[in-house]
Amino acid sequence: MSFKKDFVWGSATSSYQVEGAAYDDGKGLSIWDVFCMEKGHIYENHNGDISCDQYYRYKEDIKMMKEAGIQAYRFSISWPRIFPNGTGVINLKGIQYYDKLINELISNGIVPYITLHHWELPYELYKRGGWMNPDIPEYFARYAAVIAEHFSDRVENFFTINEPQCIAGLGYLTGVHAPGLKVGAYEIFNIWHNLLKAHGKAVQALREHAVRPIKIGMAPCSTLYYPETESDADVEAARRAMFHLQNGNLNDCVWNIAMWSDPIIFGKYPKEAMEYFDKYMPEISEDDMKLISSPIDFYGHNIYNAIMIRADKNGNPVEVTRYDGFPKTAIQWPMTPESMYWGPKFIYERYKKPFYITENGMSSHDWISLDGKVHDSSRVDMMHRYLREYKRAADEGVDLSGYFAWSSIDNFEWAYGYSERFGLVFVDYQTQNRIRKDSSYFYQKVIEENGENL
Ligand code: GCO
Repeated sequence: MSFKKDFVWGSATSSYQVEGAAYDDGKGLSIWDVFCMEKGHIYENHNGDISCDQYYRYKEDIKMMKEAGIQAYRFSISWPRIFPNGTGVINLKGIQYYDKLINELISNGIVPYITLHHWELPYELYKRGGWMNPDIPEYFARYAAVIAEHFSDRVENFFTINEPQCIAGLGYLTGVHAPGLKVGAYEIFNIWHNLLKAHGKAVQALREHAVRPIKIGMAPCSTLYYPETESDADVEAARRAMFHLQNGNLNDCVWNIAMWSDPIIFGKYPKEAMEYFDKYMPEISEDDMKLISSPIDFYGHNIYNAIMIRADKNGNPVEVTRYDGFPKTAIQWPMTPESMYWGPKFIYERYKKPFYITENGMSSHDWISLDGKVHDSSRVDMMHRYLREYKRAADEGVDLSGYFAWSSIDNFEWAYGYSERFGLVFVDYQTQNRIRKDSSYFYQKVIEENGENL
């Protein structure tokens, strides 16, 4: 079987992480601008004010993508660049920027994929309650409508929200991401439900305002699991760990995929959500669930790693402890290529939608070698191992639509600032010089051969 002929090989970024131009051309503040201003939140107090300056260097970046054979670019739009106050008056200069970006991509043969929201909530909306404000789904829908009106003539594929899990779990529960709050279960479920409603409203607004049929999905993440062996018991235990809450721990619950995707695909929260968290849940109407489960076209998921599971003698999932010295990336995430087979397989079995990996990659401590090149051999090996597993899923008939490497270019890695490099392209932040890394050449070969060389 292998990868389909029309399989899409892309790479991804997000606006705050690459654009810079944080105060230019009428853009409003986002919660990330403000979060970075306050000392102590980000590694060495870095911020995204300039970042890799893609707002001014998009032509060069697109040229490098083209050279590398990249077929699609998943980027996000900065909500406060379009609506400086979150809602109300549109900033035309913001629209113009994305017009230029999209046109440049298309004229270089690269297909644009838009993410509406990759965490940069307009600060003006945050002041009015942010994701806790009951009107936020409506504001998000207005923003989505404007995006559809302006760009759907040239853009066919849209993601609503990137990793709502991180918004709730890191932005509001542990506070390591903007807006840096630590709220309780009652607020978390309120935010949660609003995020899902905002997604549903955006799906409807996008379709209603698009000038032609478009395709829509989401780009969540979650804790993924894979079985220690291929015995039925281990496989079933891993599947259970993935889609069922094992306890009433709020943090585990936030990262559970069924808690977010069941409402979107099936129109209901998993029953354990009610068993464990009923008293914290907001009022949920049937109309809400209808809205949340507005039909989508594909299922995206960001995959970096997973937890190994074995079944105990009663078939219950038990996490297998990693051995000492288990391989890790620079950011200390485990190397688990198996996640690229079992993740898509389990998700496809349950949700039955065409599947995209919307992000996958790793950080490594790259630098420029004496020969002037960037030899990121660990990333090359990682991509090879992960993509082989992804291919195994394709071979077995999982309906795979594409793969987006994270990331097109080194960028601002949230709380880690510029200390972690995920890019296929190296950025010297002092000069803004770019260099294609070895992994970019490796990926080019994979693309040329549609994965046959893996
Ligand atoms: C995420 C975000 C990206 C990150 C990437 C590496 O998955 O957290 O979508 O913005 O930069 O995943 O951490």
